[in-house]
Amino acid sequence: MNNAVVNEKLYTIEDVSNLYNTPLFELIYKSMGVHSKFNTVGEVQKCTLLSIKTGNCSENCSYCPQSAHYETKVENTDLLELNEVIDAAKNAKSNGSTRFCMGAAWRQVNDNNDFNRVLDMVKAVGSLDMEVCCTLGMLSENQAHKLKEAGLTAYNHNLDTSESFYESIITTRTYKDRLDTINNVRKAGITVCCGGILGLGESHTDRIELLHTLANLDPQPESVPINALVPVEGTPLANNSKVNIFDMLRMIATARILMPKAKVRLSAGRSFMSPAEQALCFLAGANSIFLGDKLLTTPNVETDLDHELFAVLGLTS
Ligand code: SAM
Ligand code: DTB
Ligand code: SF4
Repeated sequence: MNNAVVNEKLYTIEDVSNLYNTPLFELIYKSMGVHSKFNTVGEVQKCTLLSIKTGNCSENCSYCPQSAHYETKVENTDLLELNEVIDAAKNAKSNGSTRFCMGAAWRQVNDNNDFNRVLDMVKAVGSLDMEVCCTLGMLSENQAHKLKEAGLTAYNHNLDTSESFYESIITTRTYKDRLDTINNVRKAGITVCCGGILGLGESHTDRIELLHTLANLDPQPESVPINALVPVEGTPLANNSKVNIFDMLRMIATARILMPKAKVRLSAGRSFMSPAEQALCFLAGANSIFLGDKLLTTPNVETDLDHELFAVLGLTS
């Protein structure tokens, strides 16, 4: 891949493929070894998401309920007020979250008053002594610098799948656009949160290629969300089948081995998993979840159930 941010030398596609295709118990055993060497066993970070601007997005991501290209039940909103964001962040903190992630259904950031208001939100959340993350679409280097100055810790911008499958999912932007934004985030000194989604109709090869690209980012992403598709009525992928738990475990374990120090986040789709399945994901190397009844627009696991799961497994955060 011809992009300065990708270092092809670290792992070959064969390395990643061999690892990914290891028998599952052997793979998990290996990932547990890596996990315990580089992270604290049983420590799982809690993060909270807030959609600060919902729906009516000009992009056509086939999985997304917020795209203006599809008719879904999502209610479009303007950018939230600062005080609503501060209240949500305080609430997240009191529930045990140490990271607050604000998402906007934008194709890209524009240099306008809304962006200035987002900068104020970043400052305000940062002053609550939480990690602050944003996901706002494409960013220029200059905009990334402004976010950094406002105190942004991390920027989420997923590659979602392999480069070759990408155009079957999204046609309003390219893989290279994504890599360019990731590069801009890096240049501004903001940590990178970049992962993918399973269940889009991708092959195992697509997953291997995604992992290969992620693991060869130089430096590697500090945060790697692994989402399972939440099928939403009205989107082209509404009827896709549920992601198999063993596929999820394989993806998490391979990500953990390839990116030993990253926070591997068990992200969307957790509400379709039993507590035992989630426990297996933590064993395989996931060390973060989204806490709160809602992700951006879709339901998440109830907070009380998550507190119970942490207690029963003896997890810390
Ligand atoms: N507009 C910004 C962007 O696309 O980068 C930020 C918001 S977007 C909702 C963030 C990520 O959420 C996407 O990259 C995708 O991986 C994930 N996502 C969106 N809809 C999803 C769904 N229905 N199921 C699982 N993950 C989803
Ligand atoms: C990520 O990879 N997953 C989160 C976060 N980054 C922004 C978003 C999941 C969204 C799921 C669909 C929804 O609730 O709208
Ligand atoms: Fe959804 Fe983000 Fe795609 Fe917009 S750019 S449709 S918000 S995933």
